Amino acid sequence: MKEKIEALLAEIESLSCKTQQDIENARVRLLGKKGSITALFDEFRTVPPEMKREFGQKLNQLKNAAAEKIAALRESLEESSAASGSSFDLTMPGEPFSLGSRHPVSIVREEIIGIFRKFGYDVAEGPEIEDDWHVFEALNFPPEHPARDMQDTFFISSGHKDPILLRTHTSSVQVRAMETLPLPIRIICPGRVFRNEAISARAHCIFHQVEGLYIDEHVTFADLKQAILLFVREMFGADAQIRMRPSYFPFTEPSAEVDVSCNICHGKGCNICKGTGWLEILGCGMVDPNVLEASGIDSRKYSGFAFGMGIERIAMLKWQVKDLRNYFENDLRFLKEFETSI
Ligand code: 2NM
Repeated sequence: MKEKIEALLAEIESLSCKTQQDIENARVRLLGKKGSITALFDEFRTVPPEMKREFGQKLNQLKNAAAEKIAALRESLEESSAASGSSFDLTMPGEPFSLGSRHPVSIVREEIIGIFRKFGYDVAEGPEIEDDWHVFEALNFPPEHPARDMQDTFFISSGHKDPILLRTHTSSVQVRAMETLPLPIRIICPGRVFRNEAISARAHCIFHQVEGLYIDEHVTFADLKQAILLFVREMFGADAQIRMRPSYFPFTEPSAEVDVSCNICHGKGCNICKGTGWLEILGCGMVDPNVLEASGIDSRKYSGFAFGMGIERIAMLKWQVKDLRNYFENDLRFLKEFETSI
């Protein structure tokens, strides 16, 4: 038995392995159920009692030496393969992971921007904190117009002749564009707007708009109608219909509200379109000559059209979201509905 122990100690000492499999084979050969060290432990039972102490110690040393050697071999192999990068199996399928999700307002905003970009519109942005001139005065709002009231608008400072306030529409960006950009102008203005509203399923004090503006010589209402129709067909499908109803805005004359045929019931009437077959999606009109002149544009030479829509409203129609508050509460159960993963 003594010779066997010494032979095995020498074997362990000189053991060298190239692969994890070699190491595992050596472990089984020495320490496995039928391994040579395990066999010696069986043989130990036949050792005379007066020699048990000596051989017991030797056997335990042998077993520990084998276990330590195998652990050391494993460690050095892992280190060398990590250094050469070969421990990664590049053919293993990856762990699926979530990319998070884009907010539905962002999805719709990018879709609208993408459509108008194809039509040759540039994107313009401007400040959310504005002055009275760019939000009301230059847009032909009369001094006593109700929108200028604290009831409807968030004022940051008032009392002097040019109050500072949170913009109630992105038309203010278009005034800045008309004041500064060379003609012709063809822009869309996406952004956050603020109105002093009681929060409910259908109204919120913050929402998002996209407004469009096109100014050139000889722009007509027919151009407006065609631009809106092309947009609606890109957004809602090639078979979408539009209808225009006369309306009023201080900054356009004439003005219209645009409805799109209900894509749920295709005009038959359902609870989404309240039985009418039509859904209101935007407001538009020919830019009032007073507005052009206020920004220094010659209204005898130039004309233009403008339109505006609420992004949340379009997103509600697209995904049948019933309550506007979903867009602002960041409830993950809602946001995950729009998740993409790879
Ligand atoms: C709308 C409806 C109709 C509009 C007008 C202008 C500007 F600056 F040119 F006067 N920008 N946007 C407009 C016109 C907006 O939103 C419902």
